[in-house]
Amino acid sequence: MHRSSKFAFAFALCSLALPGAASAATKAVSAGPPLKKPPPGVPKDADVNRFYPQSIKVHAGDSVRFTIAGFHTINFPKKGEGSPPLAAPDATRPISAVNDAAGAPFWFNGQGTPVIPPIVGLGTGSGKAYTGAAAVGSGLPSGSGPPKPFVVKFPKAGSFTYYCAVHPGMKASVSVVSKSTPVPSAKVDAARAKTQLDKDIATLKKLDKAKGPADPNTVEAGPDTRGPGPVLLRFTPASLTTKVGTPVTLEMTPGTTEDHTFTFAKDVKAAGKQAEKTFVAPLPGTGPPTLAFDPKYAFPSEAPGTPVSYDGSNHGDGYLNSGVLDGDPKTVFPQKFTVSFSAPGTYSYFCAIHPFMTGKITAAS
Ligand SMILES: [Cu+2]
Repeated sequence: MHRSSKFAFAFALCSLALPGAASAATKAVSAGPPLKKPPPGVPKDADVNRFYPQSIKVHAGDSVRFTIAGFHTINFPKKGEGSPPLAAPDATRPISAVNDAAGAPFWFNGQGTPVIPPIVGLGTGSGKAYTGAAAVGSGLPSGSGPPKPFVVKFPKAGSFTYYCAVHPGMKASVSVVSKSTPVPSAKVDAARAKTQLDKDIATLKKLDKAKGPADPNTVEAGPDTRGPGPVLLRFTPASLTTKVGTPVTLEMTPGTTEDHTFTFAKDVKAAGKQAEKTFVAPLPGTGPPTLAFDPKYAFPSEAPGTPVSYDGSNHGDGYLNSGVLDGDPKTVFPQKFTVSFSAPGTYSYFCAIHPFMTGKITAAS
């Protein structure tokens, strides 16, 4: 999966233009900002985890065409269910023989492989009808180039919430009404999307100037909006100085829709390239492919509950990983990772999900 190109500002990918005449019974929604490039004053590492417009009203029998502008999914769950999990441990597929560079097995051998459910990973294909009786999903963007639009038909009236399974909290709704009930025009929908976008752009500009955490020994992934919407794919501060032995907290912005890791390596560029190749990959021997997270990046490198100390040579090659963190206390992923440094030096880390995100910490004696 070539993810990093889609994780960063994905503006190049989409437009809200409707195919065909204005009377066409297909409305447009964009997953991610409907822009061709970042507007002036918006940094390149910005993105918005939001659907444009957030809510849309259509007639029974109409369709919605989702343009996927970023690394997002469209998931309509079975009625009564919420967002499918991005990944769940599969106990029938225990992790085995994942060793560190020194040849020692990582603690997570024996745990279930973090498998991406088929409704999230592969989806159901475009053009399906949705009534709530069964789930439909776009699948994860894969391959190179912009993802294909995802079309859903709505034959029956109802009110439906849908989700991006990648970004916790990224959700929106489709209201399907009878043919005799008026619905807003595509133009009105587009204007609503534009209002949302203008607001999000203003927020991104503000976030770009925000200072990091008040605590001098804390690094934040972000800053992000504390909820669905604008995010900055960076670490703040990108460079932190501390003392040997002082615990440093590496944390998510509370409530963020993002997932990140803090992954230490000697050569963060090379390690980032490796992570990009394997973070999400099909399990060998599965067809249709079962996608899973690489346990080396998904799990913390140290067993939960163990105090974490780093000297640049951990695991034989300087590897140390927080595992996947998010901002949602309801998921299995933690929100922070604490590490102290046992030897003076400058240490680099990256995000295994967004390998272009890097930072460093200098520990002085
Ligand atoms: Cu998303």
